[in-house]
Amino acid sequence: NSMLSWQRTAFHFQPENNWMNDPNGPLFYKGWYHLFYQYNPNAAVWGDIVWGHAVSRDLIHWLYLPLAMVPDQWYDINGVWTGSATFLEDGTLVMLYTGSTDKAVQVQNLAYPANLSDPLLLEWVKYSGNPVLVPPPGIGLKDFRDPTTAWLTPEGKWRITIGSKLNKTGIALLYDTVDFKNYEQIDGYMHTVPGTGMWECVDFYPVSKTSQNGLDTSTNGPEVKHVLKASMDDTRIDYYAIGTYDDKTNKWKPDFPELDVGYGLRYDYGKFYASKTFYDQNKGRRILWGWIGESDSEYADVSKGWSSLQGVPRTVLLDQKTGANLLQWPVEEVESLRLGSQDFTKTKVSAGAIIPLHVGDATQLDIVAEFEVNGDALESTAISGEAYECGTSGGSAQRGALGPFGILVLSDASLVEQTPVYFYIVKGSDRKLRTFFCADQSRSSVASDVDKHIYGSFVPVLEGEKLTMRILVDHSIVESFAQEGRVAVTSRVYPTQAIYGETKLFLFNNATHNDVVASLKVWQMKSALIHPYPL
Ligand code: DQQ
Repeated sequence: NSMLSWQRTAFHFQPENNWMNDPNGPLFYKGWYHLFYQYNPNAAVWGDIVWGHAVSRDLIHWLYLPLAMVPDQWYDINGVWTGSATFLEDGTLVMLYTGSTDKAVQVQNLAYPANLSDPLLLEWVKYSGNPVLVPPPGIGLKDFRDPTTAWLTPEGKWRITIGSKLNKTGIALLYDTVDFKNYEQIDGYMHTVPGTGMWECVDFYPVSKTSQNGLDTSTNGPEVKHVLKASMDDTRIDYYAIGTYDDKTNKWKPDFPELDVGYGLRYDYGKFYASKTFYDQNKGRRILWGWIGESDSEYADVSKGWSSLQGVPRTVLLDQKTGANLLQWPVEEVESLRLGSQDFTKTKVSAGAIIPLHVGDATQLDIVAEFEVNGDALESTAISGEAYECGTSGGSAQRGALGPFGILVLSDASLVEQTPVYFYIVKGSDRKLRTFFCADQSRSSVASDVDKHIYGSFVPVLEGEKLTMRILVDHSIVESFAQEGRVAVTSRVYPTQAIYGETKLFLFNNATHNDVVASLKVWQMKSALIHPYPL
């Protein structure tokens, strides 16, 4: 029974069955969070795309609603594709989305709620003048999709950006509109990056240099940086960069040109794509949604009858300590699922040790952990690695002087199946330490038809900071965050033995010389019991 398959998650959003991909038009309205999503009502593979719809009071407990939009017009008959919501100044709401036409041309369409007094926004009306935008001259008919939320220009017009490509250069087109029906293309592009290919699901938003609040999409000024994100069709990676947006020249420039969109920072170093943020006016924060695909075989997806999750929504803020990256953190509401916790305080994990943590079933957990590394070991170690990368390393089995050390999640008692999440420290020839944060899927399952990459990244660790991680475990997904969210890594894993009551948790330290001291708090997590809205 697909509904009972153990790989189904307990507190992640996923439809009752079939295929899901991108999050669409997230918003908060009259007490409800709304999530729309790319959905195939007919199969567990991509196709026949409609907008699924769900609502929640708290971003965690979701209720399925009837489909919001289906392909029923010539301008979206091949699919109601990705789009974004904009609140107008009078509190009303518009949705712009991409339609794939009867000729498979990508066009932009306008839709709006039929009844603004309905907090559930059940009925959507497609504007009679659709499409409102068609591919401009010089742009491929299939390279024009995923309009953003609009922001206000200094002249009081609304502006959107849409991703595309010119040969192999990824580009962000700009349009101004007053009524969302008629548009004027701005000359040139907001930004272009050669070699990155088609930009899907572009996102563009301000983050504050000084406050801990999220910002409405129209906010601009000296206290603000702007994030530009593109989902790279060629690599299926969401890259972002932090930069400066000039609303006079209509250009955005990265603050660190070597970290431009597509070459520098990723939202997530694991499985995470086609993401979208929105400003949550309810709690004054910006929230990031991301599509987490399966990494088993398509055959397995069809047999289990479903495919894909949405990640636990994350708040996003500029990291004011580094100024050079975002911080992503699971929304605080997920903590409402925490049941009893267990503390493991100042546990010494000697070089080479594996220590079981007796927490009961370990399939639904929230873990926070802190690791203290022996300062003498850091000082005395020899230069240990110039070119370490999680992805090309030997994973948690590769022993270095100062790492790896961390946590084995979704492990069986014999450790035949295990997903290690860990730090690995290397010392360069400049004697400086560099810390990496990795998640190793190579031994996650004895099954052979599943992804076994080792994911991860360098993570900045500032003077005096401890090494900290947070891990959300939910059956077949592991979301790992290092250093308060400077780096995030999402893994999909499909153990066959480490399931239900056989699932265990361990501390490990596979360094050759470096004892570490770990302090952890581990919560069991309730299920969110996602179900249809009783209409
Ligand atoms: N998914 C949608 C497109 C978008 C892509 C189609 C990204 O609009 O570019 O399902 O995953």
